[in-house]
Amino acid sequence: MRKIDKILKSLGALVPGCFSNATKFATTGVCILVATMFLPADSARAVTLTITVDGSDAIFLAGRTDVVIPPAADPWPGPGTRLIRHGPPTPEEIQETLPPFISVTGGDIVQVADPAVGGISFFNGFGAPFFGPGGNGVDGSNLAPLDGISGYIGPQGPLVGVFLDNSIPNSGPPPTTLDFSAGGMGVDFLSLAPDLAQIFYIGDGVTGSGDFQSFEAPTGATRMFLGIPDGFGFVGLPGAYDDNDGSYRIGIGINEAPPAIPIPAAVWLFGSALIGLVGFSKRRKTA
Ligand SMILES: [Ca+2]
Ligand SMILES: [Ca+2]
Repeated sequence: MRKIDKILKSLGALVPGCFSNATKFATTGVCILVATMFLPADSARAVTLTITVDGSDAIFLAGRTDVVIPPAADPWPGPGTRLIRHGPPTPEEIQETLPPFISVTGGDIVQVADPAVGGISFFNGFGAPFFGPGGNGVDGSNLAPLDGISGYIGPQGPLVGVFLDNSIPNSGPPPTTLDFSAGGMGVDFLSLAPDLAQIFYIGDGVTGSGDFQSFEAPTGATRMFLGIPDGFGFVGLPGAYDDNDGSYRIGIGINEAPPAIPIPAAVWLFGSALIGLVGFSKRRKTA
């Protein structure tokens, strides 16, 4: 059931005769006033954040505050929780890092807000070529899950995300791996609703025709992590982060489109806010 329907239905119990359903709600000022008073406090939360993603931000380590990352000169002990590293030292000798996250609530709509600035070098040696959030544009990455985090299938080395609740994803089974390859769903989707712990492609956040893509936080989500999926040849066990120098900054918007619903002072403004919310709900359903 749509959120607005739930709100209006619950209000119907409070104010009999005011609301029967979302499309037939009464328009008297008192009903709208009461409706607005009962709107969820978080319905207007909207924010844009600037995030820096380093080449070392291993998406497979999302939320893994339980893991001790070994010094760059040592291999990860195994088997079990480990990222694969190059045998000989890399010129960079970069140590993997826990990916950054933003706080979210289930139902939040996340979109890329600004183009990225900077780039990441996936391969041995410092400097160019640097790749932005679209990765190196070549399909064929297929990386295995790590503990409770899913695998990744799709283009090589893009910006990816994963939603988590407050728990540490240190045990399996992981959720199903989403397939963003050309033979799967591809990368031109308009909206996506991943499950918890399911890695999803973000890329530059825009479809081929220029539409901003939407990512909906699943029920229970409290955090959305941003990082890089890497491995030798971008396939197999996750790893090969120890030559990933560089970083990029990218703007991430939460519930930024459509604009936030204001908190009005007069009854007639309450009415506008409610009608705006109904419109927003319809757009989301058809997105
Ligand atoms: Ca690499
Ligand atoms: Ca490099």
